Amino acid sequence: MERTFAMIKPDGVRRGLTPELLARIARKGYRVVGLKQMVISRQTAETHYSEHRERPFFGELVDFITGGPVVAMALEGNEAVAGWRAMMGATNPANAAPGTIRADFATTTGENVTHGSDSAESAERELGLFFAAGELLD
Ligand code: 3AN
Repeated sequence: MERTFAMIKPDGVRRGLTPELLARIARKGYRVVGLKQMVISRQTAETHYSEHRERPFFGELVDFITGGPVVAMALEGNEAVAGWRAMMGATNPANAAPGTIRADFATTTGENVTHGSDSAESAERELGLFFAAGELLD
């Protein structure tokens, strides 16, 4: 069993996609061990996206991710890190495979509906950033 950090970004929440995305997660069979709607502080956003600090879109990215409520989730299941990334599809929705979340619900890289940790190490770091230990199911 593996845990990953997943997020419905502000565009997804604003568009009312939360129930649809939770349904996909349930159908897939992941166990939702953490779930909260929240507004991310700029400090948390900058830490979360620190690998992109030098990129030209960093300011825009932080403005976007802090610009409205997100749904932060901890998902548990067999190979959940890779599996949730596969469900999301490619970062640029134009390249995302049909049936993936980004192919079905997004048109731009800047607003691509969901986030998922890209490795087990990132998952541990991101879960620690967004959830206190007592907030997650055993
Ligand atoms: P992923 O979300 O698929 O892990 P990353 O980690 O490369 O992709 O990028 C993190 C986020 O940064 C993306 N979800 C997207 O919102 C934003 N982003 C990445 N590349 C670009 C870009 N070229 N232009 C604008 N935003 C970008």
